Amino acid sequence: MLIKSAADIKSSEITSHSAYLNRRKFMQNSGVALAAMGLASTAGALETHAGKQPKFGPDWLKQQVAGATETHFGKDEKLTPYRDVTSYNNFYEFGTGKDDPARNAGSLITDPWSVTIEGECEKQGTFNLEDILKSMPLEERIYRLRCVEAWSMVIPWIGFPLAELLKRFKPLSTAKYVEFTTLEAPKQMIGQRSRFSTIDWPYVEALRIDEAMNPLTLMAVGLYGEILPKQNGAPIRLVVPWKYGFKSIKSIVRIRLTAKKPKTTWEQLAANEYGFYANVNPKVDHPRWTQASERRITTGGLFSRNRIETQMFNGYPEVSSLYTNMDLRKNY
Ligand SMILES: Nc1nc2c(c(=O)[nH]1)N[C@H]1C(S)=C(S)[C@@H](COP(=O)(O)O)O[C@H]1N2
Ligand SMILES: [Mo]
Repeated sequence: MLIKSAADIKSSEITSHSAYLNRRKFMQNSGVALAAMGLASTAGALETHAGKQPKFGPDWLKQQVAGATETHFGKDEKLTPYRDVTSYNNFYEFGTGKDDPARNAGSLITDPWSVTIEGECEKQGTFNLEDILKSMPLEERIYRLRCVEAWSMVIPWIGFPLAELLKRFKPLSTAKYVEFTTLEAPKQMIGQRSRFSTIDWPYVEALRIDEAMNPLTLMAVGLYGEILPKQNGAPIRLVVPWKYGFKSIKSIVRIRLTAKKPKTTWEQLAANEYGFYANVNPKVDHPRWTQASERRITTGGLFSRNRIETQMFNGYPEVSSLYTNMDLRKNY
């Protein structure tokens, strides 16, 4: 067993995120020793990211994110480097190029932030982010993110199960779907000002209520131990790891429980290409390309063309019971 101690790490390697990676490796390799010492393994964020949080964003959120608990999710995965996670993005509100969000999202105002929760639930209203996160335990979960464009990443998110939030609002039996809406603010979002945009803003996504309540479905407020960078959907976004990335809607301002199936942005744009379910499925190709394999963006940066086989439900078979008796070819 090779244990790389902090002393072995060359100072040139110690940028915040390589330190995070090295610390993870260290934690993994020395897991037995830590267990023997009776130490709880915490997210590791605190040690490696103290003071490395973005300049924007409230202190209470940074502190809460840094204190997230580590979980078993994705422990054996090789993480996509922070630089790639935060510079190769899809966030059309800030442009359609992969590097546009990182360049343009600085104008997004994320604090104060409020989220409206309404529709088929007993409790409703508009709440400050701080009130939503109050007494909400945060966890770190390493999930695969598979974009419908056939590239993928492995990202250490910080967040909480969406189910924990929805339960507090007491969904009625009439609530069959959950609809999410991104901020609409053309003054802050250059992509919403574009006359060439074919998207009817704001961006809307939705899940069936049982998908929303599934324990894998996460509301993320951070990644790599930090609060979410703006290009990744600050201050709060959805992460549904067994579905194509476009379901994981960013910068959410409204959550509505509905009786009827909501019309989602991508379905409206091209229903034959982007279905409501959008479950990752290597057997159902996109009309214009194969979904059988994907380019995994791992260490080595964007130019390491790492082709791997795509897994059913992106490798989360525990969700298959949500779709028994459903033809996933028709319900793509
Ligand atoms: N509001 C909004 N949410 C969005 C998008 C978007 O354009 N606007 N793009 C989606 C797509 S296609 C993907 S693959 C993921 C990318 O998330 P990431 O940039 O954090 O990797 O965000 C999703 N959420
Ligand atoms: Mo995507």
